[in-house]
Amino acid sequence: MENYIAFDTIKSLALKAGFQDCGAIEIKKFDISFFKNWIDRGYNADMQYLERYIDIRENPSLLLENSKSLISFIVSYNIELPDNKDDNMLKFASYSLFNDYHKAIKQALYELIHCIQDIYPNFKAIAFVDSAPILEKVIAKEAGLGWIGKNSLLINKTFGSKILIGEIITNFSTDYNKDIEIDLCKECNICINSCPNSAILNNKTIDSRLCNSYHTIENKHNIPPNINLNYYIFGCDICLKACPWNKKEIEISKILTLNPNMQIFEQNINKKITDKTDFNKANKNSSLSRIKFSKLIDNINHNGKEVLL
Ligand code: B12
Ligand code: SF4
Ligand code: SF4
Repeated sequence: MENYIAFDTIKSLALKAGFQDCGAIEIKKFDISFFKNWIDRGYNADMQYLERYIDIRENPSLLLENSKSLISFIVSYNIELPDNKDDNMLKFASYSLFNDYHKAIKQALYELIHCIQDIYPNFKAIAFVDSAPILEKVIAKEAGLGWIGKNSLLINKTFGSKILIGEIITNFSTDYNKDIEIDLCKECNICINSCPNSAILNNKTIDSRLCNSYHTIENKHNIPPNINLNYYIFGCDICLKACPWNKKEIEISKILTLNPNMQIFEQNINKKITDKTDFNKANKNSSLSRIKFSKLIDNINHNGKEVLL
């Protein structure tokens, strides 16, 4: 068949490359009424970039000519470092302790695309990780990779919700997923009750204006005094840590590697001996490069902690 690749071929190459799982759906238009409603209610806070490219979010086929399939991939990062356990310590979301996932996963996806092209020279594809205006969690859900939990994150039965999502759009057709995972949150409300700012709403979404992850990374203005960062100074893991689906020890994808500079930086901040050189070293290869040093200081101050910088 012309421009067809068996899904088993993609999956075996993906697992070899370090992805935990993948699934495919046929390219299509998405119902984005929920998304528009979310924006209309102001839940995107000051993230105006989310208001743009609505046409692509609805119709991802605009991203690649003759596109046929969307293939979603997950990468697991469920770690609990000992230093992250003390409740009064300044904390970073655990994904930031690795090399920058945006770069690492995108690179792994392009290596995978090249492997496929060695077999199928006509295979064309582009890769995204948190970088395109598409509904990554909804795509992953439809590709059979999990369900959307009450805290709005994709939960995989085996790997939990400490997973990151990447995808490729390709001009090849493949075998599409037919089994959508059932919602296994059921009566549980642990994440809703764990959030220090009641940011988790009761329709599987969140109000970013109340979310620590937004305030410590994306918010370019002062953090409102009522926001309880709970010692987080970059991102927030509270509702992920609380989730029963993240309690078991699981393998971390080989696509991610712990960034030693980031770990030293976290320890030094808590020993009150850090400086800007530490920050520059740490943020070179981690997601921390998304914020300025001055923003980090504001986040520390908001926690009422004194750190000598
Ligand atoms: C904007 C954004 C944020 C914002 C807003 C969060 C949010 N929940 O939307 C902020 C800065 C707060 C944030 C925080 C975090 N983020 Co973020 N973020 C995104 C981003 C760029 C867009 C998400 C989005 O579209 N939101 C808009 C609202 C409308 O959608 P939603 O609530 O996410 O999704 C619902 C609707 O879309 C609805 N829906 C959509 N279409 C339809 C159609 C129908 C018919 C229906 C009924 C519903 C429906 O279903 C969804 C579930 O309810 C995605 C990447 C991407 N392009 O998708 C990453 C992403 C969601 N983030 C991610 C991560 C890791 C995080 C953090 C864990 C980081 C951290 N430790 O600090 C936190 C978690 C906070 C939380 N509880 O959500 C991962 C999540 C992986 C996973 N397991 O799901 C993503 C997918 C990035 C990635 N490539 O891996 N994030
Ligand atoms: S990431 Fe933190 S602040 Fe945001 S919804 Fe989860 S617990 Fe609440
Ligand atoms: S804590 Fe409970 S309700 Fe929240 S996402 Fe996890 S299983 Fe679902």
